[in-house]
Amino acid sequence: MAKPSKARKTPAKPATQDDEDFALHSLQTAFEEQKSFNASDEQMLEFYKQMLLIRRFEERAGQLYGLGLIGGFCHLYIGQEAVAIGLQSGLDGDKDSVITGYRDHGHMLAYGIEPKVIMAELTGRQAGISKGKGGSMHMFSTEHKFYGGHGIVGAQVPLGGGLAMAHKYRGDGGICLAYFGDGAANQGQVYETFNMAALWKLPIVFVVEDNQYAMGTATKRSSAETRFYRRGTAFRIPGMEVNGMDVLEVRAAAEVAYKYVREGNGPVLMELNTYRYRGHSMSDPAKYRTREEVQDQKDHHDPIELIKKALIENGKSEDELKAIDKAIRARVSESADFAENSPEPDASELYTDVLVEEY
Ligand SMILES: Cc1ncc(C[n+]2csc(CCOP(=O)(O)OP(=O)(O)O)c2C)c(N)n1
Ligand SMILES: [Mg+2]
Repeated sequence: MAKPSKARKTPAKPATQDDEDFALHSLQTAFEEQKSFNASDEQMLEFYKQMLLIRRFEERAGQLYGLGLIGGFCHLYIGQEAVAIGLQSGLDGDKDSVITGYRDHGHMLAYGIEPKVIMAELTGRQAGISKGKGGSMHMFSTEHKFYGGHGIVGAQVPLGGGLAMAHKYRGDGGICLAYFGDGAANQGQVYETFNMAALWKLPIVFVVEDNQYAMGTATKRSSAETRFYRRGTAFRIPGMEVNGMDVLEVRAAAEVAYKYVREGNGPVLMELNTYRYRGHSMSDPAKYRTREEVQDQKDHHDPIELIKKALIENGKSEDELKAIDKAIRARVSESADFAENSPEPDASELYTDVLVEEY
């Protein structure tokens, strides 16, 4: 099978100010000028730690699932770490909101939410962030302005439009980051949202996480146009095409997109090209791709290895990085112990959190 890298795509058409469609590719042009975020050593190390936390957390979640400790579905984010970290590191956690689908553990960790309350949610415990009643796919934290965790493919996109409308209506200066997959990108509700968001100039960044597959279907088998960043054109939403395996590139693109949205210009559509290493969910026979294809991504495009290489070039030692990994593994183990040993919710919790108010 051909390598799924989007490097083979033709680059965005060069634009000039005289071009009447300039606005639609001006962001890509600005981003192309500086494609790598100028991170300090400290920021780079932080990106490394955050991505590694997601990776180790997800590996552990996979093990707990195997042991039968996690009920229902469980979709791991391994391979896609640079997307959530690159994008969310540029947000203002006090103002901005995030919404995503069911592959949501990494986005919660990227927002600085404690691993142990996420792990306890996976195991369905009272101490979980949604009191053990949401599980892997339906976690939520209004405190962190993280609005889920949605199991219905694409449903989070119009909800994200609503969050952006609330930001604008309240004038709170926040923007909404609404993630969805390449498969979800073919849904009608996505385009209805694009239309309203562009018409009302809502402060929203639409993010297509193109991990090359929707369950077992490769994008090229399901999508007439696989350059997802172009799909906002009919609504005059500027698009950006980003390598989602390079955290510094993701953050550089985020800077350009967020500035545009914060200035009141309306939505941006970002296509983040990435790859999921594991199956779609924990029950995926993986018959639709070769082992070699997955191995090639791990060997040549791994987002954590990429930043690790940059850190070593900048003078960090292998030993220092190993010690960080050890500390992260210990933190994840602690959260797994907590998730295994804390109590399940009381049966009376079945009747709470059903309605916002009593009627
Ligand atoms: C409305 C709806 N249709 C079908 C499904 C079953 N389903 C769950 S995930 C999925 C594939 C979505 O793929 P993509 O949007 O690329 O996201 P990814 O899983 O790759 O992150 C499908 C069809 C669903 N949950 N909701
Ligand atoms: Mg996908």
